Amino acid sequence: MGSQALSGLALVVVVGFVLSSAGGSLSPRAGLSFDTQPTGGSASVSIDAVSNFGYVPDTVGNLPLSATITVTFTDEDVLPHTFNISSREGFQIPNNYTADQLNRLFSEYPALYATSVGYQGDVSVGNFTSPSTPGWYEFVCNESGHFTEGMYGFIAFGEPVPSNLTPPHHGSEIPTTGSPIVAVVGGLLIVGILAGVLIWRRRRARLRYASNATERTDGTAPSGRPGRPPREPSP
Ligand SMILES: [Cu+2]
Repeated sequence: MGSQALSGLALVVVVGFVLSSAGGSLSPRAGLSFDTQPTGGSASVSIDAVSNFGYVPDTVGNLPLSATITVTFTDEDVLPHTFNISSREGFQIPNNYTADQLNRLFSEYPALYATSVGYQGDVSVGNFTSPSTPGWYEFVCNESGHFTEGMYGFIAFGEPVPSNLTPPHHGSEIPTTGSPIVAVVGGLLIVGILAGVLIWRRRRARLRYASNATERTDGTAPSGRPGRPPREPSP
């Protein structure tokens, strides 16, 4: 009886420990930041290749160190794309790098992770072990010409992506209220409505003025301002 109770207690402790450690290594959504720098465990990242040679998201920071990082790479574009993370820490690849220079870089610094997708809707899932020390790395598409079109981004482990690293943001998404297109269209609409109201009010004032003028020539009492009803004679 006593040993059964003990083993039952041990089971509860073990289950509790497993649950709490699983909670500590919950997969963060790409782009979310950690308050601490977790080590070990696992995390997952979802990245889409989108039209106009972009990644969404194009920066992913604060991933855990020495952890299993699961990557889900999805082709939301009609072209094939790759996702290759350079292992050269803290190095921003010059935008004018040719395909040859990119190949040389990746043979000197083998990719931390490399995968590809071939057609719209194609999904590649894989994983790699993150570095053991904090740092940031650039990822690129090595399909011919895609890098120079701006298809690159940054991934950081144990730290956020430095704020000066800003890949070109591609307008492949449906415009949101924050987009400049929506702002311009909205602005034009408001100007149009205001102009319409102004023209209508002017026209109405002119019509009233004209009708008042006719009243006066008819010999009726002159009114004060145009549009006002004639005043009652004071007693
Ligand atoms: Cu590409």
